[in-house]
Amino acid sequence: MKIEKDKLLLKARKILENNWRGTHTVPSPDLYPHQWSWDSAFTAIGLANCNRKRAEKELLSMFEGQWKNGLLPHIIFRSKDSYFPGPEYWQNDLSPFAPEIKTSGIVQPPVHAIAALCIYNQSLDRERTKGFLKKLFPQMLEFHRYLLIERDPEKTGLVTIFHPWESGFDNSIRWDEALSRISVQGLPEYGRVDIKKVDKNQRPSNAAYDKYIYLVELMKKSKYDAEAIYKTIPFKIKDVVFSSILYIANKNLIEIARIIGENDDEIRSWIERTKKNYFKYLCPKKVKTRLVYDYDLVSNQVIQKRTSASLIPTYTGLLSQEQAEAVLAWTKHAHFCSEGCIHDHPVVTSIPLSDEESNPLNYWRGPIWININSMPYQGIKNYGFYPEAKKLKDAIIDLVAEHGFHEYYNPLSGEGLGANNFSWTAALLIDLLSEGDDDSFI
Ligand code: 2M8
Repeated sequence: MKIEKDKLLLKARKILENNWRGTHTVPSPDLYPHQWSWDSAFTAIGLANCNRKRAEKELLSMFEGQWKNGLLPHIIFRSKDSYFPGPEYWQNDLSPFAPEIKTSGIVQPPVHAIAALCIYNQSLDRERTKGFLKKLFPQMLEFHRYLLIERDPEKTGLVTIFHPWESGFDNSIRWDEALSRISVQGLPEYGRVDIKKVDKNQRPSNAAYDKYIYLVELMKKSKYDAEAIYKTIPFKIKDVVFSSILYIANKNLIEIARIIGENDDEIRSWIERTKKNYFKYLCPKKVKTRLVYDYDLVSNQVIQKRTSASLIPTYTGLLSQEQAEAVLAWTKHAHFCSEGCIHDHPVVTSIPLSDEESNPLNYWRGPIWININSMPYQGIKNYGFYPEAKKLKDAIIDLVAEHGFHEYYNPLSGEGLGANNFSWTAALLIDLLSEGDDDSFI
């Protein structure tokens, strides 16, 4: 498809403009009317290319929600607009560390240092941007410290998540087995708002929501204290995407420390820890596919579910060239919806189309997501697979150009699903379209 790059860029910028609320960008005005952590960071990556001041504000405002123990909450509640679970349900004041502002009590992957370095790299006035980095550096460091101490008492350099919402891949098949072991008891009455706004076939099931709410109940009982939660919660997983993103973010934090003249010894020690344990936990020798997976700390098993999560490790550079080739071969197979498909979008789906569990409509259980394409795109490019990377990039752009800026897409038809005018889709598109000469790496 021949796309008009300038028109598409303009549309993407307009979405970010409309979703801007003076201090932050909402993921989508109706379904997600507050500030989400990794959404804000993806948005800042897009804004770094076109509105750096706003990109800086986006990240700085996200850290207004940071807790005194370093936890960066996954939501800051910024308005009275309806969302469930809202601030009155989370009750962040159960924790002595919570800030005044109302937030959730869980985290999301730390994309922020990656975004902050993007802002610096794109800046036309780097001296001034150093001031922004100086402000943000200690806050990002505190957040990473929280993740590497409170969420990793095993000292593996890998992050433990307590809730599927922490992964960002909410109802992914990656969590099915762990959730199936949990029996819900004493659930409070609650009413979902999401399925009033989006077709329920495109959202998680009620049974999944019961478990989500139950897990939050348990965390509230522990007053959101990680040490206490570790002892009681039945959902404890070393998340491959979260840990991979943290590893990259730590590398970027080292670069930021260099730029502003800060000491980076502690960050280097975290990086070494991750390097030492990444394969030990996430891809032990007995895993025949050599793909990198999540590790369930309750069952002490690797979760061998083939999903787009196993593509994210390409982005870390930790894979051997051979492993990266295995990932690439795998993506070309059933996971790119290209050959034999009714349209021409070789884009990564959240789980393989060939998988019997794949559902083309349902959220993280089949559809295509733009963030999960842009990270492997960077990854395979870094491994030197330029034609494949170019093909993926063109496909992502084509998909959005043809079908609009949605939250996710049906991999069989390209049809947009979930929320419309979705911020990270717009932002990551801006980032891809702004990469300079499209054919520069061919
Ligand atoms: C989705 O998650 C929220 C809960 O955090 C929800 O379903 O209500 C996920 O796709 C998550 O990754 C994303 O950050 C959030 C906002 O876009 O929506």
